Parts: sequence; C-alpha cells; structure tokens
Amino acid sequence: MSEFEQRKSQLLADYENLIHRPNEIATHNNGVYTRYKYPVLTAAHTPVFWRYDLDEHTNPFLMERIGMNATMNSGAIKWQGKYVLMVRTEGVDRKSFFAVAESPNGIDNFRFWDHPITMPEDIIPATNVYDMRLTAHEDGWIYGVFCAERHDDTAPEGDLSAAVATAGIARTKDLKQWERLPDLKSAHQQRNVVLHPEFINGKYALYTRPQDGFIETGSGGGIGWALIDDITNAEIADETIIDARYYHTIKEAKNGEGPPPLKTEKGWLHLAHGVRYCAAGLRYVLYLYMTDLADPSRLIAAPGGYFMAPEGEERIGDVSNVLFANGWIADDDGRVFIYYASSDTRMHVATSTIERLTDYCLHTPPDGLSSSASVRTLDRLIDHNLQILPT
Ligand code: M1P
Repeated sequence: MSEFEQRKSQLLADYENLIHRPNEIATHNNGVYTRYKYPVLTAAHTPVFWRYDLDEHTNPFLMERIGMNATMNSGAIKWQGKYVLMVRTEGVDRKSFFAVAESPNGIDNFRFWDHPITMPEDIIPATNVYDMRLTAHEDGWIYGVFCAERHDDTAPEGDLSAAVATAGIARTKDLKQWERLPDLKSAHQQRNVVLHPEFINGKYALYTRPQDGFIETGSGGGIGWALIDDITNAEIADETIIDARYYHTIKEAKNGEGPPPLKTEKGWLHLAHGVRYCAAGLRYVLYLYMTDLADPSRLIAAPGGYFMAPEGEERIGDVSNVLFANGWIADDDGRVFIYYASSDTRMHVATSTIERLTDYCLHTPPDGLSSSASVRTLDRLIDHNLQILPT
C-alpha cells in the first residue's frame, strides 16, 4: 500500500473511532441534570471528505484543504426517530454555515449529513449566518430562525468590524430544502430571535432580543416578545420585555432566549443565556425560567442564578468562558436532552427530565438582588434543614 493510501486509511479509521466512541456519564451530579464526559461534536467530527481532497493526483501530500474551526451553537429537533442538530459549523475562514448531524440516541454517535445546508439568501445577502433555532410550528412547517450578519456600511471608513444583526427566517418540511423568507423587520438590531411553536391569538409569536448595537444591547432591556401578523413578511410592531436584565445578576450585560420553550403541564419551560461583565471579559452562563401556559409572555418562575456555567475544558476555546444553548429535545418519556456549546468551540449534551427541570424552576429561590437578601434566603434553608438533621 502506498504511503498516501496508508495515511488515508488511518485518517478514515481514526474518524470512525471518534464518531463511534461511546459517551460516558460524568461523575458529578447535582440532581438537576447529568453532564457527559465527551463533547458530542467537535471540528474533528466534520467528515474527512469535507476537509481533505482524498485524490492522490490532486492532493499527493494528503494535506487538509478546507479547515474546520468549530462546531457550536446548534438548533435541535427529534426528526424521524433521530436526534438531529442543526450545527453552526465554522470554517477556518471564520464563516459559519449550517450542517445537520444526527445521532440514534442523543448522547453519542453523531454523524454529519454529507452536504451542509444550502441556505437561500435574502434580498441583501448576509456575510455570516449562525445560531439557528429550529421550531416545529403548529402550522406544519419547521422554521429556522438565525442571525444574519452584514457589514454596517454606515460605519466610518476603515471600520471593518461594525456590523448589523438581523433575524433571518427560513422554513422547510425535510431539513434539506429551505424556503427563505424576508428577514425580520425591526426598529432595533436583533439576535437570539426564536419562534414560539404555537399561534397566540391567531398570530405567530417571537422571542426577541432588541439591541442598540451589534454587540451591546444598550437600551434593549432583555428578552422581548412580539406578535407577528404574517411570517412571510415578518415585522415587529410592538415589542415588550418579558425577561429583563438586572444590575449585578448573571444577566446584567445581556440575555437571550435559547431554543423554543418546551410545553409542560406547569407552564412553558425556557432555556436562555445570561451574560455579565468581569475582568476576564464577558461570562456566558445558562439559566431557566418559566412562563404561563395560556400567556407565554407572562413570567411565572425565575430561579435565581445560573443553571449551568462553564466547567473544566468547557471554559477554554475561541471565546472562552462561554456556555451557549439554542437546542434541546424533549422525548415522550419526559427525558430532556440539552445541547450546549462551550466557549464557541464544541458541542456537549446534558440530560435531565421535564419533572426535574420544572421542579428546579418552581422551587429554586429567586434572585433577591442583594447580598442581604441572599443571606436571608440561605438562612431559611439552613433553619429548615437543622430541624431535620439529627443534633
Ligand atoms: O461569543 C459568545 C456568543 O456571542 C453572541 O451572543 P450574544 O448575542 O448573546 O452576545 C453570539 O455571537 C453567539 O453566537 C456567541 O456564542
């Protein structure tokens, strides 16, 4: 066998070993969710035939031709019995695109479909698209709502980082062929826009995140809510903040809706990210909240603090100290698969159940917004426990 053929066989064998590596439950368990030892997707999980030209005539040194940098912020859906992720895949050229990876069990054996998604453009093509939320809407379509980013041409000459974020909207019946609808029209820039799965008063409903600039939310007060008359020409007329940012909390700087909320007997269960400033930069953590079943814009539970924060290797990556989630899957038996990215680099899974997550939301004390309030809350639990514990 030639050296080329030997190396090619090794590459393909290593890839199959990686894909088939069984995941393992991590030892630490706080009773709310279970983490897993291995990421479910990394850049190395992208197919070998995306990265290498496998033809000895055109690539005699068997060099990587198209490098992949990250597999991150993924939408999720249960589709034809498979756990499917709509992966934000990022090449070494810093461009993100969408690609589907599926697994038979939700915790390992994720394999990419052969081709990435060809997403039709809106009238003005976007430079970068990312962070798709998948919503199986009661109208029968699967919607993908994602960030579409373009250079801000009103910025001073030479400012090549100024950008404008809008919500791109597309829909599909098979996750392969996509119909692009016009981007959301909004008075503000928008990122982290999510379509609610049901009609509300006969209208489509969006979770929004108004922001004054591309990075800073500025006057944007938090996660918003807007009803939309026509999804094929979506425009925000009224927008109300349903989950506000607060000083000295995990969502002081920014927050954003994660995946579409899950419908439970006790209310809509939401997963979101909160961002705060610190000396190391921005710190992104995940939190949960719940809203009313009949009125999903009415907050009914807001557990204090974060639900998950970066741990161990999750803390390090292209943008360190970040957890971000825009996909989860609830199975019929009540199990929930939470797909989260760490540090804008790789994808992980954590598992829990609807029962545990709603219990967490309804019984975790809210943030009292001051140190003295935190001590009072802690004292109540200590006193309760001291009555139970043997002296
Ligand atoms: O780099 C962290 C995250 O930053 C942005 O999120 P947000 O708009 O809430 O600040 C997004 O670019 C996201 O993709 C990224 O993970």
